[in-house]
Amino acid sequence: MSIAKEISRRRTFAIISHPDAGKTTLTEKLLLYGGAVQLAGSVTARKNQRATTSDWMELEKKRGISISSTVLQFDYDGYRINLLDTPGHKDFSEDTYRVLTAVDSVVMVIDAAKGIEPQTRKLFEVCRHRGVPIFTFMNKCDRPMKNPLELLDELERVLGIGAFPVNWPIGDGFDFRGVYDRQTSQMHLFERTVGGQYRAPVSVGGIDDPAVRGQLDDTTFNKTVEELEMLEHAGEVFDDAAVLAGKSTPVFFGSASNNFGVQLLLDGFLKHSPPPKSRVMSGTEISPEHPQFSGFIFKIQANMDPKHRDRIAFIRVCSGKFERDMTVHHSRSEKKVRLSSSHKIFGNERETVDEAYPGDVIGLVGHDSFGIGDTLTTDPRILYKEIPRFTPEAFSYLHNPNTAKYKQFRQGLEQLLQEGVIQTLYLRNSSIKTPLLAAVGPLQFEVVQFRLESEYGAESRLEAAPWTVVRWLPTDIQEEVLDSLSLPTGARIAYDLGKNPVVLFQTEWSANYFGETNKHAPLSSLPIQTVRE
Ligand SMILES: Nc1nc2c(ncn2[C@@H]2O[C@H](COP(=O)(O)OP(=O)(O)OP(=O)(O)O)[C@@H](O)[C@H]2O)c(=O)[nH]1
Ligand SMILES: [Mg+2]
Repeated sequence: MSIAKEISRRRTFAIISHPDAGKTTLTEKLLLYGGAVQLAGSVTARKNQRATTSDWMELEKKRGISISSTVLQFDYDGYRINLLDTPGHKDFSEDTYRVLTAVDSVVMVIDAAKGIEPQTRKLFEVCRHRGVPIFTFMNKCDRPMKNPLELLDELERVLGIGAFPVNWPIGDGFDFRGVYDRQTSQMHLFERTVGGQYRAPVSVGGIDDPAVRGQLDDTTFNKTVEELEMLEHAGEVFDDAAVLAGKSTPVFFGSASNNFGVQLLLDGFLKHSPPPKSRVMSGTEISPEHPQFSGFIFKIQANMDPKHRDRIAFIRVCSGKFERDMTVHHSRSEKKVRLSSSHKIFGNERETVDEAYPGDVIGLVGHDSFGIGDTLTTDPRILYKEIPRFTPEAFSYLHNPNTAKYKQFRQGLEQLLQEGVIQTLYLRNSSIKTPLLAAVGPLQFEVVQFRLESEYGAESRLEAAPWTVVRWLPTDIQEEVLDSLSLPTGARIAYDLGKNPVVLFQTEWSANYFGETNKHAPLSSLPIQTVRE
């Protein structure tokens, strides 16, 4: 197959939303309908039940929430799909935002009973800013839901995006029976299966088909017909160009847990979503067909496989062809490295992969020098700067209560730090050697504790730290200047791992006050110069 053909069959997308809208459940059902799993697992699995493929971490299974993004690559209907399930909780949003740099489109899941929730709105803004096409899945129609017309109106009003219903719910709550496909004018009526483990049996027919009509009560039927007429009257048509420009979103209704509408979403999404496109690098466009291989690392994860205990760097291929054993230029070290251990990833399973094309996400093992944001390429002039950085807002000391396990504690913490979801700071002029952790949200600390224990056998104890704000000082500031700064009560100077000086404040107010009283030491919310220009 030619490289152009390989690119055109790639679909790389993320599933995003506010916590609990059903991303992981929908992911699992897309795998079921895509033929990648035979039996769908559940996020609320009990003993002897199958858990979902994407929530494979122990803590995820225990809590029933997603903590870390998951990559799932599979083939379906001639397409090579790279699907990324993301965590919804804002404490884990750094991971989600990084994933958004690596995809070509997203499926935004909305809980139809709740409408647009705050985290969905934030993620939507990031997608809009990046011009990423958005497909919408109105989930949980099997529960009492908002009026579907109101939901569409909310998309337009709250998000300011056009909404085109591709299909329409038939009934809702207990009476939710299926969806009407407006493209083909067919009703799809589903039956529920126990636990939604298997595909839902479906009967399909036109609106006047007696076999289908006979399955609906008059109220549901009449209401659906009336709503469909209203939609037709509005006269909108599916506008591919508007979707690709991120100005309009195709809307699909359904229920992930019951498998209603999943097939229609999968097929509709694949038909209308874009293959990989060019990436802009310092004003130059690098097209996927560019003859040189290039890609960037957007995620690192340690210990995915308890048998291996290694770390995987996830790279999104942007141009050219990847071949195992190829030698590439590594931007951070400016050295040549040979990529001999490359993997296709499916949840926590991996399989050696010999070649990959633009759009693919592959896992590279055995390179400790790889960091998030690094570019790998056969053309050293290519350098991607895709990865956004976040300012920590939560701070806590992490004690090691068991000195006999010092080595495990240090090593575990070091490896988890490499994943880039937490960082450590060291107080200036302090004898305290306890690491001070900083993260976007406090749940990250619990994840660190849990993983230290389960993956490295090291216990730990958290102690709250009094700060809520961190600001970076100019990286080249002199020691004498640091000595001369007038710090508000409770504020402290510290260093990040790159030895860049920061100031920790107890309140936003005191950070502002510092800014006014120390004009010679301007603050910034991110370290300047730590990302190489
Ligand atoms: N009634 C109903 N419940 C659903 C449906 N889809 C998902 N759920 C339930 O909603 C809850 C959350 O589902 P998840 O798939 O874990 O949600 P998520 O968006 O992945 O959550 P995070 O990853 O933690 O942000 C679970 O209890 C699911 O069983 C649905 O179609 N109908
Ligand atoms: Mg999830």
